[in-house]
Amino acid sequence: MSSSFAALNQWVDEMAHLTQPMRIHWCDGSQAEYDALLAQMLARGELHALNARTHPGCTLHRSHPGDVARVEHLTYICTRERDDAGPNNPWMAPQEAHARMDALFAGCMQGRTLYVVPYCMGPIDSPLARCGVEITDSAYVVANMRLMTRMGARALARIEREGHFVRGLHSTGELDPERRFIMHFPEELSIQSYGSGYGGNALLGKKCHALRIASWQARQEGWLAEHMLIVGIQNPQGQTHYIAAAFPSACGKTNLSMLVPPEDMRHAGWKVWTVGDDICWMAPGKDGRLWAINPEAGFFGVAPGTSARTNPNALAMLDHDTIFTNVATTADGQPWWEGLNDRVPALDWQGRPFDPARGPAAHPNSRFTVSARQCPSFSAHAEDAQGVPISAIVFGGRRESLLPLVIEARDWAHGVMLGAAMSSETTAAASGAVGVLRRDSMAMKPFCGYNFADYFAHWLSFDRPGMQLPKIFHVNWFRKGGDGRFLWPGFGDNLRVLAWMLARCAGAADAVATPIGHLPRAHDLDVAALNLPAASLDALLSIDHAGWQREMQALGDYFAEFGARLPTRLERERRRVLDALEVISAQPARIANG
Ligand code: OXD
Ligand code: MN
Repeated sequence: MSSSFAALNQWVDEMAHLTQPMRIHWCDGSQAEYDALLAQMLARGELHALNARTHPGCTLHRSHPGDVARVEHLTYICTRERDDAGPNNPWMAPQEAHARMDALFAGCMQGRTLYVVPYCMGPIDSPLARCGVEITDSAYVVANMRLMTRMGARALARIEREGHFVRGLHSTGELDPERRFIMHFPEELSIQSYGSGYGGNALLGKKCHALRIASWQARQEGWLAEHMLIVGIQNPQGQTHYIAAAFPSACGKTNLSMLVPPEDMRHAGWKVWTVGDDICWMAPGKDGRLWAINPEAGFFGVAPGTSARTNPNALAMLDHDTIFTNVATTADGQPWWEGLNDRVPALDWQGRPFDPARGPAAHPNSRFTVSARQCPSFSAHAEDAQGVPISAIVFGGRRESLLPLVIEARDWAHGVMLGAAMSSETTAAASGAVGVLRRDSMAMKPFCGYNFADYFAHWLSFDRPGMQLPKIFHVNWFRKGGDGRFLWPGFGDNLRVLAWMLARCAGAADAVATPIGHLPRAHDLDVAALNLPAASLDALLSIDHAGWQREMQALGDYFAEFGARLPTRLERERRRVLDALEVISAQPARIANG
């Protein structure tokens, strides 16, 4: 097979000439093709069968132990001008990057199959969707791409019709960390990834295309490509409003997108619908609202911590037709990870008899790949070509102290500042130390394909006549008390905060204006059923003015990194908040927001 599209055939020929594969396979995306790939990988030992009675259609992949997470220090944005990549990205000149990658790719597919994977990010008929083609020598990548994207014949037909696509070249190479690079060429709309078979480094439709390249295109074309879940909240009156929420990797986006309402709210008639758990593309509609699609067709979620308590919807979708990566297994071949208390691990993620002295049984960044259609809360509107209208945007971080449970931005510019100021304690989703505080603007630090200063300006540019912009909020579910325990129960109870936000959007809830934004008082939130100690609620909803002054000063240092390119509007906003805090601090008593 090949394509009727000459430019695509020519590119495939060139890449085959460079990489020298034994054979070329054009993926049609059919079930038969998927089944055959899985069978081959099982036969070769690249996949392991799991218990067919409890988990029909499920398989386990054990990655190379040195290839278990995204590698941000090896992930480059290769623009002609260094400043276009910004201080937020490792940068390499395109010429140098091409020379290095050509040397790595030369002959690297000898004896291997080159798969041509046409894919569409977003509903296949959506004007908001965009297509790409990934060339890869990994059958595991092909199988994952089939679950994570609309892959195969229909995507190819759209590419042939449109005449353009994002070009992605991938090889697992030798899986040698010394010979590993993930290069992005936004000016050429192309991606080259070598030396890793791990999700975010190798499934090029996801982080590489749908965030890094798409964010660049979005800026040029006037839309937004964001690291956000999309969730529909149906109120007891039967109306559904959609929220897009950005959190850093492994901070609960999947759980929030599949939230099960707490019992009292369920009885009152609240329902939650999942549109997406990781990426959101939003564009202004004719009505001035932002309309959003989930460019992905599946979930590549973190397994540890997923349980009947934290995410029963995810657990229900994972008991069939799922690819697991780096989880542990029980004696009878069921998948296992930390948090699943009803079973015990026998083999760890490397296939060794489990020994707690060696650490967790499942790798902390072990994953599941599953079609979104298997999720019990999957929204019927997730396939809508025009997308869903967004009522509220939420930014959030993992912060043990200072950040209150929720803040509502005064206006769009203040909201953009709250997003730019996002910071979080690091997780296992990327290689490197865990638990270190880092600035992660809009949760896009690892994913924005251009200079953050220009990205903030792009966000600010949506504040213009004719737009009906969503309200912006900031949340922190991870606040801890003096005893080191979480103050807020999180998970399903987060709906109480989302409900307050939507009531604010409807003008039906109160808040107090403070220097850092509008905050609810305890009685503005529907928390009676929680029986939280008053002191916990007070801590969650009060402001430490001195701490906030330090926070805003640190934000000034961060903004200074972007020099003259930083929009003055953003710095003005920071000064405004800092001045308001200084006025209050100059007053004799600390004012609690009780
Ligand atoms: C992810 C990530 O895999 O953000 O979604 O790392
Ligand atoms: Mn993510």
